[in-house]
Amino acid sequence: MHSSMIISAIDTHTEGMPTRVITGGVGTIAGDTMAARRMYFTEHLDGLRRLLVNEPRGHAAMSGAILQPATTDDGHYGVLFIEVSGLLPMCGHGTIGVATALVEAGMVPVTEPHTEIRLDTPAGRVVASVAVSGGHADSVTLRNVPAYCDSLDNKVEVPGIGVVRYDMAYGGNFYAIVDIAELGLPFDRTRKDRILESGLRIMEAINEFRRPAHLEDERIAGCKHVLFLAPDSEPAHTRNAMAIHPGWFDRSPCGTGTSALLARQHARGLLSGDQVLHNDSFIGTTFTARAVDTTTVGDRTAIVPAITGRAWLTGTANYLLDPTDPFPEGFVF
Ligand code: PYC
Repeated sequence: MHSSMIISAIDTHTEGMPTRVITGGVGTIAGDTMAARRMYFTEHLDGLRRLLVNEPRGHAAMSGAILQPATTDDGHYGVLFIEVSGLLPMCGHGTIGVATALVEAGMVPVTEPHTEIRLDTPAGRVVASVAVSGGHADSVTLRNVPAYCDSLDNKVEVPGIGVVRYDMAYGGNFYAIVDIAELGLPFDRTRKDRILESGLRIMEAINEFRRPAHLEDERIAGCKHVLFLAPDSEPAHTRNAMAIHPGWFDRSPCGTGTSALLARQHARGLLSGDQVLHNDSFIGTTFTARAVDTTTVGDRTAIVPAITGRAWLTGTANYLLDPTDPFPEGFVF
């Protein structure tokens, strides 16, 4: 066996969406905080992300999480979220995959019926409460970073589409929330190519016209996610198709997207207090969400979302790189 590296992983999926949890082989990335490590990784180590998510080891909708030593005294682990689009500040489905893997591999002290795992992420502290029975991680409730509504009823001129109305909300990433019916498109997977193309055009126009930026951390900026709401969505039960840069759909309901949507439902007065939101993905899987606290981000009222979902282990692997491999960073097809 000839390899210049061995990266060990536990592969999982969260309500349909993969998370490749990298458990060893990367070493400690430079930086005192996970936000600093995200910047360092992007600048100096991005080839490793590409190797892990691109073909032939990954695919066009691949996603993962690199475990790191915690950067806080009471954290269990630090996490960097990797995707085909780059490194996210935070990822909800990824956190649920990480927490499930940590429990089932015995990488944290496991207690039943609940195991609490404190994770340092580039967007801030998140806490996963894992429901455990007989050593099995049954579900994960993740207390996310504060989510807030940036703006309602924005309008943007989108080439090839016309004027699009959207709400902008933050839940660990920025989300443009669009009623799909207003574009004249059906909420239908057989029309996914058209929906995706519209999503990519909308995010490009938004980033040109009014690029969102986090009120307290300018390193978190830009819109790479468009959440299309199905026409039959109700205040407490939504269905969404999540179009993501550079061209794929979240298979899960999207944890940070569900957090942003919950903040938007609160800002619109569609939900209040700790009322539960059921948010279904484009493939029909569900996260539930509720606000467990209120706080502020900059001058905005924010909620602290708790998102519940399930993940399953799908494999373990050691990823290798043969020095003669012509695609040391994989490739995009
Ligand atoms: O679950 O937060 C999430 C997420 C972000 C991008 C894909 N999934």
